[in-house]
Amino acid sequence: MIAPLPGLRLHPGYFDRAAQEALVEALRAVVAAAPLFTPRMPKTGKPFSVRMTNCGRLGWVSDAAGYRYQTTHPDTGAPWPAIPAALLHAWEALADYPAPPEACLVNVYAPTARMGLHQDRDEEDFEAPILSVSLGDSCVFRFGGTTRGAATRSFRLHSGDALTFGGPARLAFHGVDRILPGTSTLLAQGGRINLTLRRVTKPAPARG
Ligand code: MD6
Ligand code: FE
Repeated sequence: MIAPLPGLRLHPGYFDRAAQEALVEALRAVVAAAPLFTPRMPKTGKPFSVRMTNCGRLGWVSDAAGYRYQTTHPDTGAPWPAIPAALLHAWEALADYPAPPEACLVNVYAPTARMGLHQDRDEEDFEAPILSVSLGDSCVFRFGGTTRGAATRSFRLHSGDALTFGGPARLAFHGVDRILPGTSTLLAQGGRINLTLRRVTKPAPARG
C-alpha cells in the first residue's frame, strides 16, 4: 500500500488477473442492462471524451442541466443494475466505512480519452471515501490539493489497482492526463475502464 498524499491510498494489483477477468464479465452484464452514454458538460453541453454508465441504487449523470445522482438511466429510464459482489467485497475490505456504497460509476476510456482535473463533490457524505478500480490499459493519473491552483503530481494506475480517496484527499482535484495504449491485454479492444464506488447519502445513525 502506497500513500502519495494523506487519505489517498494505492493498492497496486489488488485484483489479480482472474478477478479482473471476472469483473469485466460482470461489467458486460451491467452494460447490457444499462448502455453506455456520453455525458455532457453542464451549461455548454460539450460532450465528455469518456463514456459512462452506472450500477447501484444511484447513478451519476451529467448533462446541460448539471451534475447529479439519479435512480434511473438517462436514456432508458430503467433503474441501474446491481453493483457486482466483488466490488462490494472490495469496499468492505478497503473503504473503512460502516455503510455500503450506493453508486458505482463506470467510466470507459477509448485510447484518446482523458478526464480533466475535477473534484468529486456531488455527494452529501464526504466522510465516506471513494474507492476507484482500474481495468485495462494503464493511465497517467494526476492529483493535486483541494484548490484548483494547488501543485499537482502524477502517477500511473495499472489494471487491477485499487485506490481510495478519503480523509484529507476526499476533495482533492484529480484527473486522467492520458491512457497508455497497449499496456494491458485485458480488454480486447484496448482502452481503460475505471470504476468508482461512492456513498452518496449519509447513513441513518446507528440506534443504541
Ligand atoms: C479515473 N477517476 O481514474 C477517474 N474520482 O478514470 C476519478 O475521477 C476518481 O479515481 C474520485 C475518486 C477516485 C477516482
Ligand atoms: Fe473523480
